Amino acid sequence: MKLATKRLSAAGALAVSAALVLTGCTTGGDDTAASGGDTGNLTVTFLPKNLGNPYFEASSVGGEAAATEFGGTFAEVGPSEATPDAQVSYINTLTQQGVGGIVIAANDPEAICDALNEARDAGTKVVTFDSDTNPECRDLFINQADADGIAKAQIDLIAEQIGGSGEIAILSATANATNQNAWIEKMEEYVGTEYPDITIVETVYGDDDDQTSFDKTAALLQTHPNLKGIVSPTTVGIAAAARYIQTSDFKGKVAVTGLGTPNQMREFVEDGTVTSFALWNPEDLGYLSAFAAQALIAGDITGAEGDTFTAGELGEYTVGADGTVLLGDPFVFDKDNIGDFSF
Ligand code: RAM
Repeated sequence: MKLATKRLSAAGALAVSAALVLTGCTTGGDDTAASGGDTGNLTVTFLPKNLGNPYFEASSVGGEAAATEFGGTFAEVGPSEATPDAQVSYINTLTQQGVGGIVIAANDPEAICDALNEARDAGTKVVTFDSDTNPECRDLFINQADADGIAKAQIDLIAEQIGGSGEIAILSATANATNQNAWIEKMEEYVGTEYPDITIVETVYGDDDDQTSFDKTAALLQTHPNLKGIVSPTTVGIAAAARYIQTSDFKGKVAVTGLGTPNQMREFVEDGTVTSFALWNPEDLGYLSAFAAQALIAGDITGAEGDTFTAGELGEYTVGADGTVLLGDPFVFDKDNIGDFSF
């Protein structure tokens, strides 16, 4: 497995997260940005699941870099809590503002659909990334990696870390998150077929909130005294679980893995709390998503299967089935390589 590393930049992440405007009233921009031709309204606003999550700060770094490259205007807005209702009010505001494109990670596959379709009816292009909606209510989904591959990577890691047998639990994000639910279903299937001696005893939800995830970790360990491992397919959850384990008697006895960012997980890998975990490059995901929005706005693509577009320095991408574009493969981080990454 490899990781596209063209867009790694911790310094850029800090600069942009400090500069991001979070109020929802800054997109503005002229309708004919870019190089003077009829490129459409290249005001692109990112709407992540929630703010304050380093994963989405990284994807916005990529989004802003892309917008700068194609001569558009970038903004980020979003709720502090990862709920669909909060996203709907931001979508409505962006529709009223007439932004060219909304790039959104959905907190629910259906609940934000009506608002997104109103935006589309008003001429805004909608790209989902990270967590999809029903395909009926967006123009494209930028998928970070194939769900089977994401599930397999995490289960193979935990299986290796617990010696191939025993009880494990899943600490997820929000209960309605499209992406986590798809991955959990695949993880259950994969454990069922490949690891008969491993049992998933419970799935709990930390809501992509650090404290809730920390508390759910404590509760899992209390409820399941034989637990050997926790898989957390969310960057918020895995970091909170690792922090709990780090200072508890469970360190060295209960394994933690899942999907994390190298910057958040570094200390836990370096002190041995965590052996390895997986992810893709969220900066690249944001970069690709912004370029997809630009291609839709400019009319270069409609989102139909077989459409192709160029995403700056990441190169050419082709739209696959169901209006989905695939970024690449998940990548495994461990103590030997984590020093090479900064996001
Ligand atoms: C969290 C979010 C996001 C997910 C990553 C892995 O940051 O839940 O949706 O893709 O984890």
